[in-house]
Amino acid sequence: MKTLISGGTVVTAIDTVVADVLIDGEVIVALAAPGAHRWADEADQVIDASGKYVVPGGVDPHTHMELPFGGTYASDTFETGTRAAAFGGTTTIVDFAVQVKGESLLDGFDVWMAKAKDNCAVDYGFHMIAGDINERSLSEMDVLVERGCTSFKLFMAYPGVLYSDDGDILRAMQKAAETDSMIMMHAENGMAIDVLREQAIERGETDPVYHSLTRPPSTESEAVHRAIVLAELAGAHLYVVHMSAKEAVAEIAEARDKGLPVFAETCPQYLFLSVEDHVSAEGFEGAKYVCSTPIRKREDGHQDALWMGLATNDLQVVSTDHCPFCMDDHPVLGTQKQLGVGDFTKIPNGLPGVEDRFQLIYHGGVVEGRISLNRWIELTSTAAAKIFGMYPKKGTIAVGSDADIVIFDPAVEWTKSVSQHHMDVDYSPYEGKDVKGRVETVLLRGNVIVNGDEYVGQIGDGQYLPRGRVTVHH
Ligand code: DUC
Ligand code: ZN
Ligand code: ZN
Repeated sequence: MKTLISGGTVVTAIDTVVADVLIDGEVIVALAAPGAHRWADEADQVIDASGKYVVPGGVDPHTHMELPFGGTYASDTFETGTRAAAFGGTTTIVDFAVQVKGESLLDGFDVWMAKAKDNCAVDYGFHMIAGDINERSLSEMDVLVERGCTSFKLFMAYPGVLYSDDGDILRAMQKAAETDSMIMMHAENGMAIDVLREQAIERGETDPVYHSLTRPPSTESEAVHRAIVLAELAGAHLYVVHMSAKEAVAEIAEARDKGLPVFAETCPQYLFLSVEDHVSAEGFEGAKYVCSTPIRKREDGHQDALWMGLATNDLQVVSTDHCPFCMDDHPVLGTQKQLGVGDFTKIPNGLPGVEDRFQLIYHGGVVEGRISLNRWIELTSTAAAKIFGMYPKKGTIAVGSDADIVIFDPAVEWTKSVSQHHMDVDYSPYEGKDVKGRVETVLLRGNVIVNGDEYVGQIGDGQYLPRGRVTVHH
């Protein structure tokens, strides 16, 4: 099956060029100037992309479909969440398999592989959350790397649940250095945060806003600094997830300026939402915006610093940390955010975003003049593919790459709303936001899976994507 995408403006992390793209089967086989060939004669289908951008499918390296958290589960399954991803222009996700205390890494990996198998609309890989570092789990890291799981997430937060102490972290980092795998860090000082939370509850400060206020910026930046020191000691590559504090961005910048292989991401919620406008909303509404790291105060300049970090490459990736929980009871999962009515410490942490990211970063980044068109693609696709061992199969439009392609209409203006999205969650954190630019058509390995408002793929189209070892150094 041959497909020709004609007349569009092909945008990659490097180039912006009007070109025709020829796809044969699952891969891109040629690019040429429009009219300089006879490809239309042999193509089975021709998609006219005149006036549109033709861009690589988004790569979201941080999602949590079906994640068990705080007595419930993230409301998107692999099926609903990956279909929503496709609608939003994301054709690859890397989700997190979980090792719980006392169990083996490999068992956790197998459980998550089984959840995803035959259920995904887009291609998927896994990072492994290592919740219990010991001799056995360290040796299992070798096996996982062989299976294409080449990154391991550790938590400096959540004592008693997923928390690792500095000794465990150093051991895991040494192992990662030995196997050329990546350590991903949830960098917050969980011990200090637990004290602040307990004291807030004792004072009767139980509203959702106190979730943000009991995780002040220094609890993030201190942990980021410590993670960098430990990674340098171990000689490991480090990728800090969901950065939200400007002080933490400064730590990353300093490490990178020293030449250390340190990388970091932020997420749309930290770029668009604030304590003032969202988390401190009336009543229990603020629970919609409870996640960790927390949404921060706009007046303190965190959003501006994050955007600037994205523009200057102090931050390399925008992921989502997609981890949705419903405000009202979910038909299958029951009570979710409302578990925390009267006690913010019981609110399940997380926000939806897998469908929003690609278009939101275009709007806030390109339309509002903060980043270039090419940087938009680098931040939402190319950089994650490179950092996590998927490039050039994923993350670009080039001869030999998978034909994961989004045709994006930069002219469409629309209003974001829960009534428009496909994620299985009953609110949108961006309700009522007017945006410009919309995903029109999505191809996954050469097959059209989204056509305007219609999903035309099939459940199980998405395949497991084994990833390579770390090759990037800066
Ligand atoms: N943060 C969240 O907001 N949700 C899931 C896990 C995490 O670290
Ligand atoms: Zn995290
Ligand atoms: Zn996460």
